[in-house]
Amino acid sequence: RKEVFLKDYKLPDYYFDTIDLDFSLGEERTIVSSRIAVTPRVKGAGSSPPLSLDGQDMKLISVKVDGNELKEGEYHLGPKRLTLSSPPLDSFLLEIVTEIYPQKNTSLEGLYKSSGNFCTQCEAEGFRKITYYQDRPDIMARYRCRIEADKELYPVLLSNGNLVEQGDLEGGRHYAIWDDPFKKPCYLFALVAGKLKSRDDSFVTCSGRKVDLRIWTPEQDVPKTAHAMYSLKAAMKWDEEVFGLEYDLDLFNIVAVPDFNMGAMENKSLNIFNSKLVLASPETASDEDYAAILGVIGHEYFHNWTGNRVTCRDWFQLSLKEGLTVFRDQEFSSDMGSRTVKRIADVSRVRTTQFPQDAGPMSHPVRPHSYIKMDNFYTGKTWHTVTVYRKGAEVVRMYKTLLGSQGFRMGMDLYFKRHDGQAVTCEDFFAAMRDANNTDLANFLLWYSQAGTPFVRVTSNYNAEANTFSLKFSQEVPPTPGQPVKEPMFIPVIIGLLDSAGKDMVLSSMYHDGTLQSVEKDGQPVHSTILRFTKKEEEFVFSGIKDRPIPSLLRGFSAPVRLETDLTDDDFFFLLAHDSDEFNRWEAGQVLGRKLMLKLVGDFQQNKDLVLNSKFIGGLRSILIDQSLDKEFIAKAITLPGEGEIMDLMAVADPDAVHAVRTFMRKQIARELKSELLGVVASNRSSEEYVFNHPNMARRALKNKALAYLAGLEDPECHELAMQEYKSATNMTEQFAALVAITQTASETRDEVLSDFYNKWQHDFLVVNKWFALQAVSDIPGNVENVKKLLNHPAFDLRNPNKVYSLIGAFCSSPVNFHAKDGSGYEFLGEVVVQLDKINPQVASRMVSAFSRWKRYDETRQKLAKAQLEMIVSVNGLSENVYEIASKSLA
Ligand code: BAL
Ligand code: ZN
Repeated sequence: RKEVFLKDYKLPDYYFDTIDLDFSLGEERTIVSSRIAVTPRVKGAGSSPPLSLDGQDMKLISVKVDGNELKEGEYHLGPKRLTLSSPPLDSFLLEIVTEIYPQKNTSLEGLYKSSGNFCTQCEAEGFRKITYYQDRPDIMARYRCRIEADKELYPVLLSNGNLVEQGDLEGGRHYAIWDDPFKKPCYLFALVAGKLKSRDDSFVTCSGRKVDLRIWTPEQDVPKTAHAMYSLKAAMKWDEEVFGLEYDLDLFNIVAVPDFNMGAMENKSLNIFNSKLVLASPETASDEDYAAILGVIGHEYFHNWTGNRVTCRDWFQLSLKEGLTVFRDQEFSSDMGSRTVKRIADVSRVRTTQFPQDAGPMSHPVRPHSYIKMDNFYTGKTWHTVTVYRKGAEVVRMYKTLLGSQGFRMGMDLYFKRHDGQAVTCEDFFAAMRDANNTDLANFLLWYSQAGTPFVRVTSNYNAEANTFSLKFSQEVPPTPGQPVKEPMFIPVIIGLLDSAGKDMVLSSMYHDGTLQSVEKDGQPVHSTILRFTKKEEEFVFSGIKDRPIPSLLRGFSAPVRLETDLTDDDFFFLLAHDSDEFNRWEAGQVLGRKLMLKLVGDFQQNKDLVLNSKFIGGLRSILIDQSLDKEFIAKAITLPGEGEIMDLMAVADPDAVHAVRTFMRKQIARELKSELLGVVASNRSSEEYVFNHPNMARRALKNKALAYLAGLEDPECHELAMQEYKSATNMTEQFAALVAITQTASETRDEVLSDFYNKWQHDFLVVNKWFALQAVSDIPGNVENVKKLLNHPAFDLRNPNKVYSLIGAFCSSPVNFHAKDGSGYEFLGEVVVQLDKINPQVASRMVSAFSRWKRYDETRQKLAKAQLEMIVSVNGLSENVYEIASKSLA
């Protein structure tokens, strides 16, 4: 298995200027003919270097150079490569004909069939399953694509760009020709052929151009595309307003397919989406689904500039487009809803998925140094790799924090001015930000090359005589695989100082590096400032501070670091009650929750009685009843840190203890706050029609959170309440929340309600997936047996990624059952991974990642998990995808 290294990057020897593709789609086989205009990078040299083309799982029919068919010997054909040993010294025409078998393609990369329709997925390296090509992003060509197929079976024929010709052919066939005027790498190529109908709409761009918008699905699903269309139009408008970026063609197509490895794909003007991220109706999709659709439709649309117009030089630069585009979709969703709540959700995700990855064997920098299989660096479910996307987005956010909104926009403008139409690197983005602002960003680039989450420690000291308040910072980046020693990072720390009334103090100057500096902005004192923390240890001393302040540190999570301070519990209670930075208000509650949970875990392990601090409950009560707060913020603020987050902070993760403690705390909180929680449920019911907007979502989120607490009490009154909510719900958000509440503990009605839900929704595969996930994640002891049964349920299919993520992925995120001490959870996953790898290596490797942190557990569990990993790596014919994750986990 070959490892690829960033340091080995070389310019291609040949460029491809244009490619004409011809697909003759058939039921048994598809014939792909390509005509490529090739130009050597160095023209007229004495001899020409070989031209190596990637290609696999296909039959080569013919190769021609300038019209002359090559004979065996004039080229070399291997299992993954076609090599022309001595191509012409000057530009030439390369023609290749291949035969491929989309019907048999269960890997869902390249050209494959989903529910009877043809579709493609080429990123990262799927184009090589379509035809022989230089499958690398720095080969940018202009594409023309002719598609021919049976007209009745495949009435709709789509590809990138503009439709230039279509017509009927003999034998009931028809064709369409698409031309894309923008040069692109092959990973952005797309083709769809099928029986589809569209929702049509249009958008008039800022320069007055009308763009046709079409969202394609099977006919019966068209009514469920209204929210996706709303999201697309909102995204197009937002990108114009915030970044001045206008759409560049007259047509934008989205196609929803049920079988898709990723969430969606940004192919030029023909986005292909996992149905889950397009289809929604109030009855079948939850608020979470609606929000995800908004974010992902935005994300893929925003790629048109950040990814397509300016793309990556090589796959190591993936974060150049993904980190940036995640940042852009986060900002879009923030502007469309609540900024604080969105930030809380995004930070939680970084903490619960990226931090653990950064601390484990799969730790890698935002720009990895090497890979075996690039697919392993894409975002996925739960514990899958999130560094390139999520930490990458935090890195982009730090540029904005350091440069300000205007400075960041100037950097973006310069980036497009310099690089439109190019395939570039993370340094190019950095240079645009730096040069546009004429500033020194010091060692900021280390965020791309150094792996690991920095630990930042802060101690504070108030000097009443001098009226100064000092903050001493130190940082340490832990060793990670291949990087034993680290340099200090450039960490922007946004801070404010609260006075005894809880108000932000006015900040005007501070001592740093022995000199007095102004922290004023535009000549005005400020209430919050950014400390540029760049060394191993550094002190910042604020002057003119008349009383001991409570510092609010790392506001808005201004850098992706783990923070430890000398603040007391009382300080955190104060911040929870008063901080003007809402994110840090939430964070103060989380810090208290984490400390308390860790203490109780210790008590549990020593068989001591568990007692919940009444001050903590008091803090939650005052948040819960505070009418001035946003309801979704309240829902987040009364949510305890997750079990994974707590295990992550322990020397040896103990899933049973953490689960017992969290369950105890939830019950205790529900008992003590029962009347307030009942009040919340009662006052947040609504008989109005479902609307997707922040106030309505916030109301539902708070009501559902209160119901979940109450149902955990296992008392008849609360159980009855949950049943009533389940029966009376008119939308999926409330119905599903009630179902989750009812089924969280074993009860007589649990099975009845589960089958009632299935019977009601069995015709809707997306709702059935929720039903799978709900059961898979259950902490009812011995649940692995139930999950095994569900594998044989008629609605389950190992070939469909969404079903795998819903059942197997959800099971692996259940700490008690996946980590069952008898090894039954590990054994189950081991067997499934081996089976799944033969069908779809990308999905199998996402599942095997659940093992990657096995060394965090006790010896018994370590032995059991290790045995499964060893079994997996010893399997004959194991994919590179699974091998990379399993072998790195074992290392
Ligand atoms: N480029 C792969 C899917 C996405 O991140 O948009
Ligand atoms: Zn993306």
